[in-house]
This record gives sequence, C-alpha cells and structure tokens, in this order.
Amino acid sequence: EDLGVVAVGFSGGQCKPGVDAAPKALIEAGLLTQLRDELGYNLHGHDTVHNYTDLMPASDPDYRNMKQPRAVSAVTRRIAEQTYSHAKEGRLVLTLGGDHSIAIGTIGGTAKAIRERLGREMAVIWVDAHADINTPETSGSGNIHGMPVSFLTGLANEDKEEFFGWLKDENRINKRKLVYIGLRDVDPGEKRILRENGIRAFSMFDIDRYGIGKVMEMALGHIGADTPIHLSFDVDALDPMWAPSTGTPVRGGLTLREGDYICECVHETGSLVAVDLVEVNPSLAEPESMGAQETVRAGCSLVRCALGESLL
Ligand code: DIR
Ligand code: MN
Ligand code: MN
Ligand code: MN
Repeated sequence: EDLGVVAVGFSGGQCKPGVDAAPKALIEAGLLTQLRDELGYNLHGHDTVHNYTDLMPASDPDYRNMKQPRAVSAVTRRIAEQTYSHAKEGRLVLTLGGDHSIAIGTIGGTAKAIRERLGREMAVIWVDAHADINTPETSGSGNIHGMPVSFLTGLANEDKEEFFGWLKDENRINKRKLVYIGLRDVDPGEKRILRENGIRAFSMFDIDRYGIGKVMEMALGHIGADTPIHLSFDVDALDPMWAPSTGTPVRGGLTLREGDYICECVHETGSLVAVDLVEVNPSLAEPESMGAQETVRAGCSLVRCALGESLL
C-alpha cells in the first residue's frame, strides 16, 4: 500500500519551542523504516522534513486574539496542498507534527480529496486531552493549536485569505462526523460549544465507566460503517506517565495500551485515510529522565498500530 508522508517541523500554533523537532526524532527512532520494512508500505514524500521557512511573514501581530495567525494560516494552507495531493492519488496520508494547529491543513486537505475521489464526507476521530475547539473569541491563550476544530467545522469563520480565509466548504468536516476520545481538560467556552452543537465526545470519565473496548464500539458506531476516517492523535491524550514530553501534559490520561488500542480499532475498520501524530516535544523533559525517548517511542507505537502492526 502507498503511504504519503508529510513531516512537519512547525511549532507556531503554540508558544513552546521544540515540537518542530519531533518529526526528526520520530524518524531517527526508526519509524519510517519500520513502516517500510516491517509493514510493507511504499513511502512517498518521506525524504524531507518541511519547516516552511519560505512562508514565514516578516511580522505577524495578533489578529482576533490569535497568536502568529499569518504564519499558521500560510503553513496549514501549504500542508493542505500536500495532504490533498497524497490523498488524491489514493495514498494513505501520515503527518508527523508539529503542534496540533497543523490539523487545519492535514484535515482540510484530506477532506477535499476524499470528497473528490470518493464523493464522501470524511469522519474525524480526535484523540486528545483537549478539545481544540476554541474560537478565536473563546480562547484564553490565543494559541491556534487550541482552535483547529472550530475552523475545520466552520464554527469559526474568517474571510481574509491570510487568516484562514483560504479554507472553503470542501476543506471542512461535518461536526456530526466528529468524535473525541480522551478529553479531560476542556475550557468552559469549549464545553458550551460541544454541548450546543451536540458533538460526540468520550472523556476519560467515559473510558473509566465503559472501558476502552465499549468506547471504541460507540465511537465507530457513531461514525457509521464504511465512512472514511481521518485519525488526529495528540500525544497528550496519553497519560504523562507514557508521554511526558509534550507542551500541555494533563494527568489522568490514557495508558499506552489504550492509545494503541484506539489506533488498532481504527485500522481494523479498513476505512482509515489519514493519520496525524502531533505535540511530541522532545525538548520538554529532563535529559536524565528518558522522558523524551519514552514519548517518541510511544508516538512510534501509536502510528505503527494505526497502520496495522498488530494484525496477525
Ligand atoms: C487550551 C489548551 N484549551 C487552549 N489547549 C491545548 O490553549 O486553547 N491543546 N493544549 O492541545
Ligand atoms: Mn491537540
Ligand atoms: Mn492536547
Ligand atoms: Mn488547559
């Protein structure tokens, strides 16, 4: 099977440097060679880690409370072209982030390609401690990595090209085909948005109550059989015990096995069209703690599970 790889060394959706170094760390840990040699994928686009320096604006003042809006808009626009061209060719798309703002591009691009290629609306499974559905106005931080879902669902809108105005209906997703798993740090404004829009969300409370097996059954049931799925996995969904090296760790998260299981279940549907792995930040751990290596290792495991490693 053909796999389009987009390695995104970009950290502008939040304020902590280092998350841009994740693709290199994941690749050096052997992820792509494993996908090629052990899982048998034909890789495309894997030779470059993109840093999009040509797109960086000379000056990038806040706009509607968003930090670095021109940079994030320009980079995600380019990423959308990259994931679009892979998905249009019928390739499964793997994006290695980078912070979660890049999902505006990864999902924007695959949603358009799946519409054109299959005539279908794509579903999104968003695995995260956070809902990332702030609008520029509800966001307390102004960090765009907390806003991608509001732009992708059309809950946040902006006409100006340089501030995500390039996002069109064909790039957007249906909020009824969006499912969250792993939530445990959701801002008050986000809770209202989830409630008012009837968005399906499985928090850590649900995972404790029903178990991950039942939660995956319900999540996939909500999406419906045969629906193309884009899996966007924020490594901070995992408990900091497994993934400490991330910008906004929140205790009480998924075990590594629960994270792998989510990925395995999505793979098992046969409907996976794209995977993002984001928010690995190898610089955010004490060097002696092994936290960075552990987090990279966990990230590699999640991706391999999503791409079928557990099949016997
Ligand atoms: C918070 C944190 N909800 C915000 N979001 C994070 O900044 O909007 N997302 N960390 O991953
Ligand atoms: Mn996130
Ligand atoms: Mn998160
Ligand atoms: Mn928070």
